[in-house]
Amino acid sequence: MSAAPPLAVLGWDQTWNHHHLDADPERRWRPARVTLQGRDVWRVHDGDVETNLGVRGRLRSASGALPVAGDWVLVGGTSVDDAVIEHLLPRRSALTRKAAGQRTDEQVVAANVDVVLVCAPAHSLNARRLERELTLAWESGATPYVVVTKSDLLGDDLEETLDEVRVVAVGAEVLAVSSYDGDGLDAVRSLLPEGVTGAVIGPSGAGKSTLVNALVGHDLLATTAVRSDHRGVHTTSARHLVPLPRGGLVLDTPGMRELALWADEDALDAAFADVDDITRECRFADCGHRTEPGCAVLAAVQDGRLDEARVASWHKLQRELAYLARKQDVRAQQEERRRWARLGKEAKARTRP
Ligand SMILES: Nc1nc2c(ncn2[C@@H]2O[C@H](COP(=O)(O)OP(=O)(O)OP(=O)(O)O)[C@@H](O)[C@H]2O)c(=O)[nH]1
Ligand SMILES: [Mg+2]
Ligand SMILES: [Zn+2]
Repeated sequence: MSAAPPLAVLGWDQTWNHHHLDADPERRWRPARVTLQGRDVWRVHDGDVETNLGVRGRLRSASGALPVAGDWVLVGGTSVDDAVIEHLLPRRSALTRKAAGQRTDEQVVAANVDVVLVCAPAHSLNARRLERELTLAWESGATPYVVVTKSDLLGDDLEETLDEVRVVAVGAEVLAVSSYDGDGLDAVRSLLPEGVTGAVIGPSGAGKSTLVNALVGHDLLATTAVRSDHRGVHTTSARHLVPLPRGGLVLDTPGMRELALWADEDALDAAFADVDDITRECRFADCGHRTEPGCAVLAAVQDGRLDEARVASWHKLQRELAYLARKQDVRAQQEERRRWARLGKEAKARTRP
């Protein structure tokens, strides 16, 4: 059985077909894609209709592997009443961050995203935030793009501003779009042909939902009313996957206030490819790039090739990731100790006369 065409519109392809066969050789369950995730309910699209479903209990006990928007799941049951999510197919990519607060857990924001559109509003560009978001985007396994939104506010300064953003974006292509007058919209659209899933991320008020609406062609999602100071308030509260009329899908996300990294060194190196390249010229292989003699990074800051604030931000994100890795390590050790303690107790209980 091959996937019906409506599923292809949702991004289904041969790889998913194989995963389906692996998990469910008899094909008792049917595939569907999670479009919206509520507290205890998942809205899924099976290519035909969208329904709200719960998950089978055993999915809850499997550690941390509940479906999120963008996931492919297998749905069991024969009627509307007993339909339930039975299985979560393996993720191809995942946009993740550290869970809010003190916890050192990974939180998956969106699954199976091919393209991440990092939205940066023209009226309040923030290089440091952009670096953080790009690191997350590189980590996801998807291809990141920077989309400077509200380009209508820039007028003659547009090109100059884009050049500034390109310095921060390094390996990611930079586009400009105005959802108000439609400038640049086709370029964004061309990143999302049939079968491709994009996610928009960026600060609250960046115009993400307005962009999704412009791509859809009508006001599907709520956006904030225009305020004279151009500042947005949080409007979107859920992640929502939306099929586009001319193919492709786009996932709207709420502006994240707390954007703690969940990434590894490679993602950081990709987001800071310019700095990373220069570190290769440092005299010492273990150079800390702070005070060491022969440090190419310090030299590049001196002669203006690298922005000092960008290097400081690179150090900061590195520290953040190192801290996260240490905390995870401690937690792993604690869990290991608990496991041994438990095994010891069990062994004692068994040998007791
Ligand atoms: N000038 C201008 N304003 C825009 C444009 N796109 C969006 N806006 C305005 O920016 C504000 C915020 O837009 P939203 O789309 O709600 O922003 P958001 O990124 O979805 O915000 P959250 O859902 O809170 O994360 C609204 O007042 C929009 O009208 C644009 O292309 N040009
Ligand atoms: Mg929004
Ligand atoms: Zn160095």
